[in-house]
Amino acid sequence: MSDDALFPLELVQQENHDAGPRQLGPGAVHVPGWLSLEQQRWIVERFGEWTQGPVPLRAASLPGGRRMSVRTVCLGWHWQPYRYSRTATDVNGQAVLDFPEWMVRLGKKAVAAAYSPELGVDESLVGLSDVYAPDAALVNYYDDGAAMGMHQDKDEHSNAPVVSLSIGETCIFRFGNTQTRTKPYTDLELRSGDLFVFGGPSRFTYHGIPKVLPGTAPDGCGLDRGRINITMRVTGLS
Ligand code: MD3
Ligand code: FE
Repeated sequence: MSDDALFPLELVQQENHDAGPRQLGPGAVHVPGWLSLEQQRWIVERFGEWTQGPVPLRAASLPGGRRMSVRTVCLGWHWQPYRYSRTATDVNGQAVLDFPEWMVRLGKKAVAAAYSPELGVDESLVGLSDVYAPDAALVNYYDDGAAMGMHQDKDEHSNAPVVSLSIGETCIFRFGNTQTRTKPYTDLELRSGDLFVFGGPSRFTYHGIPKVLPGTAPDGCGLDRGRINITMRVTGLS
């Protein structure tokens, strides 16, 4: 299927990236430039380690037989369409790497940064960082031409927020609605170092990545080409 079919050209809203942190929908907060270049480089080094195995970076196979263009390595729990497991039964049967302690702390800090009362976030979400304890991360790698169709993240048995961190090339992120895969939606750029937290009423919003903009990775982020996105999740599994 072509990207045109996946993403009809209806741009509803464009965001000013330099305006600072902003709530796009209830519980959906974008914090541009949250990670320093030094933090980005350090995470890219860890990414290099994660891809060494035991489970390699892989493009997941979808039920129709198509393969995703994005390649993923998981921490804590392995994800495949559409469930989590401790071992990568669709790759090589190996157990995935542990979810690192530093990433639990980073996830809490991310939720605290995004869910601040100054941004107009509902009070039910403020303070959530104290109890937020992600146990799975999907680490996506986008190379030239990779994209992700509109979908909901609903394989978790929890409605806790998802924390997203972007490193490398800028992408167009399409933030939709909870009812349909189609418009209305908001298109905005996610750039290297950006944080996005999706919780509360926005947790089950349809979203996707229509495209990555080649050659836009900033100097010093640790990646020359391509884009890494880390999403931390609470699986609700044990
Ligand atoms: C909105 N990843 O891994 S991150 C995914 O950039 C995924 O690789 C994209 O969608 C990426 O499932 C988008 C932004 C994102 C992540 C999770 C969400 C947006 C979300 C969950 C609910 C609503
Ligand atoms: Fe998603």
